[in-house]
Amino acid sequence: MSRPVSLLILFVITCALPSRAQNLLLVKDWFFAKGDAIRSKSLQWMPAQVPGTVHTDLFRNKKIADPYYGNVEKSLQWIENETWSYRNYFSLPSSLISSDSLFIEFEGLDTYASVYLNGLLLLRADNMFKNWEAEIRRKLVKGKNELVVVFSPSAVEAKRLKKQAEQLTGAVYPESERVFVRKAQYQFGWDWGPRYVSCGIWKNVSIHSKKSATTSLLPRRNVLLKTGEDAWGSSFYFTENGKPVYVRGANWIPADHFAPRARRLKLYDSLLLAAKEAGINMLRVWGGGIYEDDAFYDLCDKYEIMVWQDFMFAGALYPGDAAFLENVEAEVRYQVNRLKHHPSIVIWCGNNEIEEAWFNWGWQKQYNYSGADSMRLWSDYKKIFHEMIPGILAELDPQRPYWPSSPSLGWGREEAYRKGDVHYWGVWWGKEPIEQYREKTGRFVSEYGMQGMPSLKSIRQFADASQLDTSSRVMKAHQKHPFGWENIGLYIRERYREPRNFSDLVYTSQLMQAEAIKTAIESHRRRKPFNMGTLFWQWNDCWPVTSWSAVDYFGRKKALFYEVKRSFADVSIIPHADSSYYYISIVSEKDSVLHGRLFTDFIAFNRKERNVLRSGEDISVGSSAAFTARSIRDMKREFPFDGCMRVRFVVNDSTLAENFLFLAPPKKLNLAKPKITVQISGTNIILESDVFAYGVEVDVPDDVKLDDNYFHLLPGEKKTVKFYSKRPSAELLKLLKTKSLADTY
Ligand code: BMA
Repeated sequence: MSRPVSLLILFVITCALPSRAQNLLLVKDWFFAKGDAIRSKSLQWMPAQVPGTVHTDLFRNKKIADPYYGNVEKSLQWIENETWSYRNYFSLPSSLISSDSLFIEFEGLDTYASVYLNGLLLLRADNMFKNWEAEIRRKLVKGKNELVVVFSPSAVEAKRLKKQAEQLTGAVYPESERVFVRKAQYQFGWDWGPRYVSCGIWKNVSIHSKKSATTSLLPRRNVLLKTGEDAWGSSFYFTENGKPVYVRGANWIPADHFAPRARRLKLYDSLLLAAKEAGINMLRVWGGGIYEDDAFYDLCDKYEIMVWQDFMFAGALYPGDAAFLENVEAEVRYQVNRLKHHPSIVIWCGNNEIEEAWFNWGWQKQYNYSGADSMRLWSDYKKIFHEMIPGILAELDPQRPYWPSSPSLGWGREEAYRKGDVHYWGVWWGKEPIEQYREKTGRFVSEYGMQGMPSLKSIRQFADASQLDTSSRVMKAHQKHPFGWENIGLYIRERYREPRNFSDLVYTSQLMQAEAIKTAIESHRRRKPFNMGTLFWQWNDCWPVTSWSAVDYFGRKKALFYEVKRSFADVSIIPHADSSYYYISIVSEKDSVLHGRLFTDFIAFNRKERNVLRSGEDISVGSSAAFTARSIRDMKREFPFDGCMRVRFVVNDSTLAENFLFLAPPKKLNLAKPKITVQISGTNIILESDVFAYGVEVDVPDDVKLDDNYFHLLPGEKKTVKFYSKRPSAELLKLLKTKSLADTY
């Protein structure tokens, strides 16, 4: 970003802050108790955190076990059925005493809450996703004021509403009661998260002398969405300042199941820094989570990461009665006004997977909908996503693009790969082989994913030694996909040899996950401009779990993280093969055409030298992928050994991109056991191996940060990994361990 633009942004951000004359932040000295404080005077009060949640408050007061440890989820379900009260005593500062009007603002209440000031009802809240404000001047007393917030159980109310709606309409609503309450949907359990339906004052509370208002006049990024008929079908791509942008990114879920804790633990800082490091230029805030914390958008603005913002609706049908619509309208207005000044946001999207579900998930048959039911449910859908939301956006944020539902078409349909965005889940959900990523590319792939286990260190943080087995109670509790373990086993068996033990399984599952997503990303990138974007599922976790994430809940990076970092580089060289030919594509996101040389080496697995296949040939790379094709038979004639090919794109003597081609899955490679030696010099770890070493993991203590990991080592070539650590080199050298795929045989 050039200097004048950053200064301008700084200036405008300052102008866009809510204009409040005086402000009293009420986030200290809160207490909470089980029960309704208005009805009962004998509650047992305990210290609480605001912003916070009842689960984290109970845990801090040692009333419950750590909700993330072991297998406690079931035993904590009682919490969602209770009423909880929060209480605070405050006095007005002299600066506010003389104000004619005073407002209290809750930036977020989760969810059904009644707020009382000095025993008088101030407001009743029923939506987690909007602020709640009330005038309080006349209700204040001299000296100490008592503020009480009573939360009634959301799940109980939602179940009542579901029953009522189903009786009234005679049709069953797919999914749990979650759709009837405007509350983060993942709290009711997801295929990567537990069911903890929480409550609490989850954002700041303050008293101020003016009603809150945001004046937003920020420069936006000039990003447009281009959709429309083209030679292949219908396009879906973004342009910035008129130039097409190839999107490299991931899907984002809440960074902590107990959302306000994400900020306390500084998870936004670490996760978004990691995203920047990996070369991510877009994150999709997925619709089953939350409209994110300000910290998230501020960091995306800073790192120039584009944000695809879903509205918070996911994979279900939502009610269409007047009260619900009114509630949603207030939420959408609030969030659009709250977020629209962030230049990072480049697209609003109505929901996650509702259109895909409606047309492909078989609800009509499963719930036996009559023609009239279907018409009504679909018309309720259209009221929110085709009328209300775009209507509000046209008024409040007319320039940003709106896309009603992601994806536009289900992955089972052929035209999904020619039109709009697609979530390709044939690999994983459909159990199709990883190679299918090469066929099912699509114009913009906004979801696809493969699970990998979190590192052993992370597993040890939620499971004791007796549980280190995929069939143990704890490992099962921390795998939320119905056939998650089965699929991990399936994909490992398809491509890798059986791991010897649990720790090898962890390692192999990560290599497999990384290999899968690399295959997908490369297949997408080399088909540019047919394909113009790739968002894998998923960047992060909300608790410690086996999932599709690249970075686990504790911030440890899986092999996938490093593979993504390599695959998302601005310049990428991508070899792939069919049965007769191999192809080498080079893609570049650089502005100018690159003139360089392509080098190809052959590396036999059991030898100490490599053989030069081609000594370098000139190649120029512009904005579309450049590629060459060659015969595999010729290559095999020249090199009749077990081995792989390394390709490099070299410009002015520096290697801009490097990659490997294997003609068989890893389990068929006759890898020799390598001897890896390690040296440390300054801030570099230098590794060397006597023979080709596949997928070398460098294991270091948590405080040591590495810029690369899970890479291949070539005989006779030194590999330098930059590291950051305060430890003396000799100590680090002692603690550092390496492992490669052949070590697991
Ligand atoms: C996607 C998402 C999530 C889910 C993921 C993995 O389609 O939208 O609903 O967690 O699949 O199954």
